[in-house]
Parts: sequence; structure tokens; C-alpha cells
Amino acid sequence: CRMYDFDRNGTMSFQEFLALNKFLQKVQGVFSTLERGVVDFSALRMCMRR
Ligand SMILES: [Ca+2]
Repeated sequence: CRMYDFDRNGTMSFQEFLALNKFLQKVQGVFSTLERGVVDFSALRMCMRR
């Protein structure tokens, strides 16, 4: 799940998760009128499981 790994160290820290959350909220705000489900939260959950 490198696409969520902002500093590209191979793992997703809690700090990165928070940053990602902020980012996703922004993205969702932009795209929510265009299409719901642009951000796949189930994929993110799989990412966190590792
Ligand atoms: Ca990282």
C-alpha cells in the first residue's frame, strides 16, 4: 500500500494515517459532488492491517 505511505518508508505510521485522513477529507470534499466512493476506505483498512 505504498500509495498511502507519504514518506515512502514502507510502513504507515499513525502520524501518516492522520495526515492521510485530513487529505482524504479534502479530496472527498472536492469529489463528493462528482462521485461518491472515490476514496476506497476498505482498501485503506486492508492497508492498516499489515
Ligand atoms: Ca511512512
